[in-house]
Amino acid sequence: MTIIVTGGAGFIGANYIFYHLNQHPEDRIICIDKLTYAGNLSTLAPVMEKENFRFVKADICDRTAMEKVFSEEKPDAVINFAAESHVDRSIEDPSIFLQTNIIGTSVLMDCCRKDGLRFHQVSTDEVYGDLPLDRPDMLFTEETPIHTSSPYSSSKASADLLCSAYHRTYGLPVTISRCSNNYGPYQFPEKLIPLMVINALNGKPLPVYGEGLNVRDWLYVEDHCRAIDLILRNGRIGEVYNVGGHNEMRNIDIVKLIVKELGKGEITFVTDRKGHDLRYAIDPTKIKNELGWEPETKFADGIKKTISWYLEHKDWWEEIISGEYEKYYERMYGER
Ligand code: NAD
Ligand code: TDX
Repeated sequence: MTIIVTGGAGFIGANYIFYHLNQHPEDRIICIDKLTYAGNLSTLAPVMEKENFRFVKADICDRTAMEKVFSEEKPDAVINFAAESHVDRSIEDPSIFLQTNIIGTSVLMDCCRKDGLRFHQVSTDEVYGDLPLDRPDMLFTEETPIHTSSPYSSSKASADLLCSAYHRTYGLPVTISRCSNNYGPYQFPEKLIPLMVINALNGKPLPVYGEGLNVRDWLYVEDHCRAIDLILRNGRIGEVYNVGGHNEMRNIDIVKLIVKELGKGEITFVTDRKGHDLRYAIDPTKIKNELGWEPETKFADGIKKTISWYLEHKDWWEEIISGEYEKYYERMYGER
């Protein structure tokens, strides 16, 4: 199979490329990535020289560029990871989120339409909005109505709706996965876990929003990659699959765990995120029953592996935090 993977220079996309080429060395992957602030070519160094891998620097919104790659490569399938992915940045300025996450997805599906190519959309549990903190019995199922809170989640939900429309109207063979919070190697330092690890290592305060009581359902990135690969191969066309770890944790508990593991780090409570979703929790029964998927990495092991990775890959994140991220960090946390 020849597969176009968009956003492969980012966190989950890169982990997916490593996973896929390891599991299916007979396949060919073409990674399309615009290399925004979140994309890092050095992340892909381990696969760059492989014969069955090609990197194309391009914007998924650029129709001409997309049509060119599709006609050159004649792919069998597309997995769309490319997105603006950080909620806080979407609160600062939604416009690029609408452009990349909505328009970009429709351009890719237009390229798939002519030949009826298989299209998988990597979506998020955030499209369901949030759940109350005091109702542990409530979980997101695939039937939960879409009810978004942030410009980011609204843009992802809009893309999901377009995917369903392309399936119904044009018969495009589409699937959608909605995953909970991922963690693991190569995650950009603006996200909770790498931010806290790197700040602790650099002697900077660990900025917890509000009282740190918001709950997220954490999944090790490789488990997410395995779920996507299964859906691509065996998922039912036109279906949505929730992917989650049954691993709900309060932010404050995650941060305390990181402090404990590293033996350093000073927690500081800062102004809450606007519209901050209270709790995410996924019911993964459908993907378990239909595709036999279950998370394999326990959080206690995954977080240790992740922290070790950041300790061993200082070069990777030091380069990143000295670039555009420095200005972003100052805007977000500078005066706190
Ligand atoms: P990321 O921000 O780390 O990476 C995004 C990648 O997309 C970067 O390499 C960036 O350069 C690229 N990109 C951005 N705009 C582009 C454009 N217009 N054209 C081409 N490339 C572009 O994101 P991530 O955390 O790896 O998330 C990947 C996908 O998974 C996203 O669609 C996100 O919504 C979804 N998701 C993420 C999580 C999570 O916890 N991180 C959970 C569920 C779903
Ligand atoms: O400095 C911080 N302090 C803090 O308390 C940051 C950056 C975050 N937080 C809190 C906000 C959230 O409750 O930690 C939690 C996790 O925050 P993020 O890492 O920004 O993730 P989240 O907003 O939950 O969204 C993530 O999961 C779903 C990804 O960024 C999305 O791309 C994905 O769709």
